Amino acid sequence: MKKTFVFLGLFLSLMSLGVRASADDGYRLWMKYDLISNPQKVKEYRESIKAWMVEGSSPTIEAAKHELRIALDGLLGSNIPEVSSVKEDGELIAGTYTSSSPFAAAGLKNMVIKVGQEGFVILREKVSGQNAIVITANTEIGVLYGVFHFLRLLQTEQDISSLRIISFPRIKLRMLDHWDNLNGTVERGYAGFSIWNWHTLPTFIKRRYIDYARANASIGINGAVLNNVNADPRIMTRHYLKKVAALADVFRPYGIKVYLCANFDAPIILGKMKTANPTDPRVQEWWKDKAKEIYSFIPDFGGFLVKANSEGQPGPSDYGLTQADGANLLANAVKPYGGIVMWRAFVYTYNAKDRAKQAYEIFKPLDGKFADNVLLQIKNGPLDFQPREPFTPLFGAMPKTNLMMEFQITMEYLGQGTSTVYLAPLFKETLESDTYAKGKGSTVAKVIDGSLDAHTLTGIAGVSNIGADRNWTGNEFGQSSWYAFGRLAWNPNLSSEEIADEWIRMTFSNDKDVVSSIEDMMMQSREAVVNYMDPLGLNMIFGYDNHYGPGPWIDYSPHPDWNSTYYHRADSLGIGFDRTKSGSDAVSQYHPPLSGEFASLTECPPKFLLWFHHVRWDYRMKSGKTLWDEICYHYYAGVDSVREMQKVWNSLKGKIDNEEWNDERMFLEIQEKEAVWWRNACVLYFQTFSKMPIPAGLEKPDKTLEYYESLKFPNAPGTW
Ligand code: GCW
Repeated sequence: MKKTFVFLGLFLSLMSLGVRASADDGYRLWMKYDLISNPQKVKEYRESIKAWMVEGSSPTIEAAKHELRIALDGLLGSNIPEVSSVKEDGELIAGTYTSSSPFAAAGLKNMVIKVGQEGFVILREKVSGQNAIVITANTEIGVLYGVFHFLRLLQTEQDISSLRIISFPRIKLRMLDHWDNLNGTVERGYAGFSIWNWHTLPTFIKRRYIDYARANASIGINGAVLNNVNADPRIMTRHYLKKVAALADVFRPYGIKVYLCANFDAPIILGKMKTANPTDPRVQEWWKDKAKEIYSFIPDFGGFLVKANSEGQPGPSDYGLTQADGANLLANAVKPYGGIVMWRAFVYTYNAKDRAKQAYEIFKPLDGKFADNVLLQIKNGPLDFQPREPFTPLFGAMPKTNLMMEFQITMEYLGQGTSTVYLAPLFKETLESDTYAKGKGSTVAKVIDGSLDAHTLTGIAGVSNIGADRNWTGNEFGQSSWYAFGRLAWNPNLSSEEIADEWIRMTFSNDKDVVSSIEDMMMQSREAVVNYMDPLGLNMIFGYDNHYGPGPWIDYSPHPDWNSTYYHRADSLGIGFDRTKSGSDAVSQYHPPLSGEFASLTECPPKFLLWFHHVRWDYRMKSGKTLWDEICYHYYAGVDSVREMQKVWNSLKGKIDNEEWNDERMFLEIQEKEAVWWRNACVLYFQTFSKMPIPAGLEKPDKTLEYYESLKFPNAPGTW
């Protein structure tokens, strides 16, 4: 009883302070469609959209109508009528473009021709003599994408008085890869269990599946791999295929195809055969039959994603065959149905002299050997989704192969969902890297959008950060990286700032100060993590197996390259992995002039210094500081950034939804502790080699190295 009064009192006093009492749990993502807070804008938009219509009635068109209905009513605060023909000035009309469209006009036709199968055009146009806003495309999915784009303009309060937008995706396959296991867990998932409920499918269709499809369509994602690359072959049995088909039915209107991870040993495990050897005609037959069966359930099944001969997974090397032999086996099976195979390049042995060189050594000789419906899916960096890596040199080294990008949106090595890290700057850094494969300007983006080597089958994948948590991504800021991934997959030329701006406006507020404060916080968030985890090109110094927290001391794994010491190579003289000619010579996998730049101690960008060089502790950096001091300052700067982010966030109290504000406040509190922990543990550990003092004026670690080494994390996701 007493408690109730206390709460009531608190509530009333918050109300009197003018604190917003609304409570948003983040479920609606960036599609909130709340009333636009600027009355002037509402007035302006209502005048431009007095009524609306979408021609046609297919499921995709119905999806477009549904979205317009709920969004316009919500954003403009009153029922905007749906009409069946244009009668007056100020209406919105959407539909596929045909010569008999009410808005058919020669000028428009020329624009629509340019946007291909998924793009759209939005413009102001005279329709039946009236001024209208027209959203049109060659296809229904293009219309839906156009509708989402238009709604984004309203959500972010843009000027719509003159519109002339021509938009189309630069990359063909824009995929989310789910590392979801059939038992409901998610490998490297930090937002709860899998969103796929295999128990209640195929009959029970959760609202969340539809909202998942809406969210993805709103940012142009057009493919979903439903299961973990460490694949349980049972996903390809009738039992599961019925369930997969039900999801495919939900996603289809939203332009999303379903793909599955295949286990290379499926013919043995499911087919009870003695071998999975790709050269065995019975194995080939088995895969053909399996493909036929899958397509009988899902006629537009996208194809397979495969992790082979990697971290214990079976693959063609088990039979002395190449990765291309394996990929082509599956590619042949899905070819008759228009399916594709995404074959992963994340392949390494445990005791190589330099693991960072392996994918290149294995795959480059296979250039031109892959079937034309295979894409080689390559992680952005040569190792493994570290906070910062140089780009994988395979980009720019296999002109005759369809190469696709694999980014990780889930934050395995970036704080595991407790931290706020906006990943667009990481994605952009890789996409903008120049491979120099065909001279200056041969960026990674041009490799994967196909323009550098004239490929039409192009792709980009993001390992999903989505789980069953109410707000989808655990930490709501995880939504921004999902959003940014989709936006960049559509157009790699967008800037991180532009994307952040959109997301903040749609998620939190259109208030200028709020937007710029949050943007400021997001834009420094990735560098903050790099600084307090692994600055100056350090990498792979994470806790063993769980990859949570610092573990630069890890040296006990039977796999040499699962040890942190393999990567940082700290000794009494210095620190870093020598990848120049005197070391592993990984620099030679890059084209000149980059190879030379990376190889030169003085020219190597400081952010990659210890990736490519073993450097003396007392080496003078360009800044004038010794390497040791520079390392320390980076670790401390990382912590400072997090504290800065906390300050910014605290200043937003009362200016955004209180529940969302409070959630982030708590996460930043965790992150601040983690940043200090990382900094102290790493500085103390590396100090045992450098024997140099932490520069004066920096706060001293309050715990010992032994303390940090003794920490255990029984609850870190993925360790149960
Ligand atoms: O980053 C590593 C992860 C593994 C993952 C693997 C991969 C799915 O630690 O959990 O396995 O990469 O990408 O295959």
